[in-house]
Amino acid sequence: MDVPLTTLLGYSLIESAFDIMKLLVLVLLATAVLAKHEIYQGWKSYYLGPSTTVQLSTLATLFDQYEVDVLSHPVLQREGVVLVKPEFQGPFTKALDTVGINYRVHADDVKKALDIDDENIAKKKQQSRTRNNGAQLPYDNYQELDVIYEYLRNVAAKYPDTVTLVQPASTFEGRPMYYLKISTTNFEDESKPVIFIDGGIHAREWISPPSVTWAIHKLVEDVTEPDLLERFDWILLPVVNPDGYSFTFSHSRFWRKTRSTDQHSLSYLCPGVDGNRNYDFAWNTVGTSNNPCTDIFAGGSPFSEVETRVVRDILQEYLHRTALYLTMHSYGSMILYPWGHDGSLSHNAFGLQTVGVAMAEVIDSKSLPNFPKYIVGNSALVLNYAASGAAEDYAHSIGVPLSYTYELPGLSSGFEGFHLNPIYIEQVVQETWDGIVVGARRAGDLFPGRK
Ligand code: 0X9
Ligand code: ZN
Repeated sequence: MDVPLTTLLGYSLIESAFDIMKLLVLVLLATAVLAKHEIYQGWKSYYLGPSTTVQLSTLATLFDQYEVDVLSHPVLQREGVVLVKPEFQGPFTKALDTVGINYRVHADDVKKALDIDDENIAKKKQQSRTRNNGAQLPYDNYQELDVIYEYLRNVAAKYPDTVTLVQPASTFEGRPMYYLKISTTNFEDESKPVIFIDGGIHAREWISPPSVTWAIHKLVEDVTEPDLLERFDWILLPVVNPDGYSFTFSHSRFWRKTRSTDQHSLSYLCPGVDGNRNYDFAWNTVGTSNNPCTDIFAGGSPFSEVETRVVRDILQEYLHRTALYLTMHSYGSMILYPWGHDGSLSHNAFGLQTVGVAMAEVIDSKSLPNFPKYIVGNSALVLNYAASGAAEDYAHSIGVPLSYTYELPGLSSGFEGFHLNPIYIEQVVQETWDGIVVGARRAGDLFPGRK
């Protein structure tokens, strides 16, 4: 090959300078990653497999006693995953042994496991940026808030005839909240039932927002069920809690609550309210706490949080024609319905169970063999704990006939790290969409709106 020496020299110099820069970036990245998660030094996580209802009830007491952080609630025949502080690992496992509850270590060193998760995410981030060229929202990795928001703005700009971007409020820390209204008739045809889906109220449940953005994708970008767009008006709010969601990327992977500091005299030390205890339904009566330092702090009053007020206002505005409300959580492979504060059943329990089972059946039929089968039922009965002030109960209490909490799959045997392995994101969002399709059609048949 006849290449001038100067060019060759020039290229190799540029290349090596580039390599040094890449190395520097990697070192900086690694240092930043290592500096994170310090608070989880010495923590361990455990799989728990209670085998009787008595053991399940005992667990609830042990969780309180040993300040256990429950990432995924154990139920009968379904292991859960919990985080335990160093000082309580001895007494907690001893108590488990005493009552005969099966357990095994999930992560022996939570901080190390989180560092590995971060490294994997950073590696994937590089790959997916180049592959997708910023055009579409990638589903091979968990996305930070700015990427999700850019996607929402892009979709609205690209499909102005059907998609409207709404910014109803700003969060406690001043971030915008966004939702999309998707309609072929600009929400003006009052005879159409409305379907409302939200996600990300619990910041650390990372599989939730993509399940909502995928629904957007299927409604406008890759339409395989055109009837759903013709028949319904859709409201999609992928991240109810943007402050908390951002915090799980920047500071603390296991952050669950909002980030407000105005709810209690201790809120500056312990910010945040559990959004799913903040709705005005039997507020702060069961499965909640007045202590802002817990993860189930109900807030100073119902709807103290701007984030839950936004969801309330959407529910109220379209109440007269909302047929189906879904709020996406993780983990557990469950479809849960009211009433979650006492385990009693609503007037529409039969409809809730039937449509819930129909959604679960189609999801299970599309699922992978290593994924658990969906459990459908009343929130409090399935989870074996009652909790008041939850979104799905509030929506149903004001009149939404079909209202569900989805606990999406993840974090059980065969899954890695502290979220569903990113290789399964696409699988989960696709199968969840199949569930949504069935739920929407059933809701439309049962509650067709005004004709
Ligand atoms: O406890 C919750 O808020 C939900 N589980 S999670 O692990 N995602 O935190 C379940 C809510 C169930 N619904 C009611 N209690 N109504
Ligand atoms: Zn949740």
